[in-house]
Amino acid sequence: MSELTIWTLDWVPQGPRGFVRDLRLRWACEEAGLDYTVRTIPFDGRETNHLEQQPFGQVPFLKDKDLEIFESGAGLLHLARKSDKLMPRDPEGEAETLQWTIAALNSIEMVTVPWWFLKICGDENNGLTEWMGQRLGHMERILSEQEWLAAKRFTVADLLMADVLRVSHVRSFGDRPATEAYVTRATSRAAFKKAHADQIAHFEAADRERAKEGSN
Ligand SMILES: N[C@@H](CCC(=O)N[C@@H](CS)C(=O)NCC(=O)O)C(=O)O
Repeated sequence: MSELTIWTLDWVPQGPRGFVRDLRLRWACEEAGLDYTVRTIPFDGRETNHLEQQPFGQVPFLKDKDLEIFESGAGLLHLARKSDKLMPRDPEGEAETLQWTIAALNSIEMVTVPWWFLKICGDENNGLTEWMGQRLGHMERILSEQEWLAAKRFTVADLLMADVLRVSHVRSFGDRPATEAYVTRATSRAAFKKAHADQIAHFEAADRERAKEGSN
């Protein structure tokens, strides 16, 4: 029995499939060759049915023996401590990985998520558009100069940044060829493909269960 358990929802509608953030943890485990199991909390009642594990009623959260960790970024850094495939062990490489991991969350996702959320709520040209354009412009410049963000090789920082940048609304914002190539490079990795396929299969199996329940 594996010591790592990734917790996610038992089912979600089509829209978020392939993007639910348990994928970040699955992807990291696949990259690092860490065994893990996936367990679920019910989609119905998710706002309050697991507040002891995730205080905002969200997924994912990670269990490692008796340790429980919420926030996908924290989960990724926890996994990165287990494998130098995710984060180099030399001080410089580690510092670079940490800074870009935080940048993905706090300089890019902090803008992109509210931007696309307003967009899908009908506010197409919302007040965050210029700000996001600036941030994505900086990423485009950086990614046109280097293949990966830290330590001259793929790290958990790339996993997170690519996951933030691969959201379809963000991907289709403007013409950013270096960013597009980066997202393609990251998501072409065998570990991403496996994690993605497994998440899709997980929700498809849930569809079948639901259909069976509906027909009984
Ligand atoms: N900052 C959190 C965000 C988690 C998050 O947005 N989770 C989504 C799924 S990807 C969720 O649980 N949505 C359901 C909800 O908010 O009710 C993290 O990175 O773990």
